[in-house]
Amino acid sequence: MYGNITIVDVPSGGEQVQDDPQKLAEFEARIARGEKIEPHDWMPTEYRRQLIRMIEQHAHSEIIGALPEGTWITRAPGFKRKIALMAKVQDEVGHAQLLYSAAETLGKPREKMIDDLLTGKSKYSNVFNYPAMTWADTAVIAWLIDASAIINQVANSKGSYAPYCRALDRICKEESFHLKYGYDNVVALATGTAVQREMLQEALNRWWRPIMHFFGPPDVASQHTEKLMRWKVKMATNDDMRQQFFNQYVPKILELGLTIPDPELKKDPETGKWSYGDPDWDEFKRVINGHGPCNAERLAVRRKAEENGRWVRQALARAADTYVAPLS
Ligand code: FAQ
Repeated sequence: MYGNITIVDVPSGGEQVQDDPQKLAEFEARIARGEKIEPHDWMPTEYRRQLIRMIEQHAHSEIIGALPEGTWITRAPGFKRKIALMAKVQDEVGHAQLLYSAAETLGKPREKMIDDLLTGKSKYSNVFNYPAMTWADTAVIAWLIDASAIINQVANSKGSYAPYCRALDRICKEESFHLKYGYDNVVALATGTAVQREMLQEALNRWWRPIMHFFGPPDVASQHTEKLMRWKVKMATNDDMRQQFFNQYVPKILELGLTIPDPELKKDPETGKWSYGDPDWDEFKRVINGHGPCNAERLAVRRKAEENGRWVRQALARAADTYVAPLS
């Protein structure tokens, strides 16, 4: 036991684990009936491993995701925007808290998850390895990255693992508000001075490719999609989510008088499918494997936060160990 969490020996990957075929068939029948799986229910070893991988990466993305926008809190233009940005950043950290708790229900202690983040063993979203260079970057992040996250999370909140779905439901409500905050900032810049419009367009140009990468590699190159969709962990493929983003957001971007930095982006009027230019998948691979512009800096900040906060965690753990409930 770790606190109130039972640590489960989860193979880190690669190893083939033979689950009881009868239990596996019963589990798959439950999934097919649309039932939700709770932490104490039987589940295949690989289902557990995949969920830990995905939820943990999602949690890491939220705490690391607080950093690019966080650097603008002290420089936000005006008191109201500063308060709104502070609240958004706090929400993102709260999302990490919910997601780490959901991942812990699967048997991996939080300390181990943080270790795996800090040693680079565990991934987090590509997008947060780029710098937020101007105020317009924060607007693009809050509008379009939050929009992308909502597309992904609304789909997955209908998935099979109940604690993850509950966390996603709550997160989506807050992200929807972030999206409105981001859109408000984007509209202010798009309808502002020529310099503000230029700053916005320049930010969009830099973020477009990372946003294309955000939804994951093309379906033909995705390693996990097939299995995750069969078990209803992932409820839409990477390409379907990207298409949904085009459908919803390309018209809104153009409506603001902005241009999309992909001359090949077009919609087939017959099939309704968007085709787009190569967003440089080699860059995606470099970034998710630790070699993006800010990977080292992001992990260094987290490492420092981890060290600085150690005494607080130790004090809280000691207090919890020695706490005696008052007699009622
Ligand atoms: N970044 O086989 P697939 C947010 C990796 S939350 C980094 O297609 P899968 C809120 C993937 O892990 C953002 N790595 O993988 C916010 C795998 O590597 P592995 C995070 C990526 O799992 C907003 C390999 O590539 N959201 O933004 C990425 O089926 C604003 C092969 O890929 C979630 O995590 C990527 N973009 O599909 C915060 C949602 N894409 O592990 C602050 C939950 C792929 O084998 C400010 N996750 N990889 O070494 C998912 O839905 C899925 O994991 C996908 C990837 C769709 C991300």
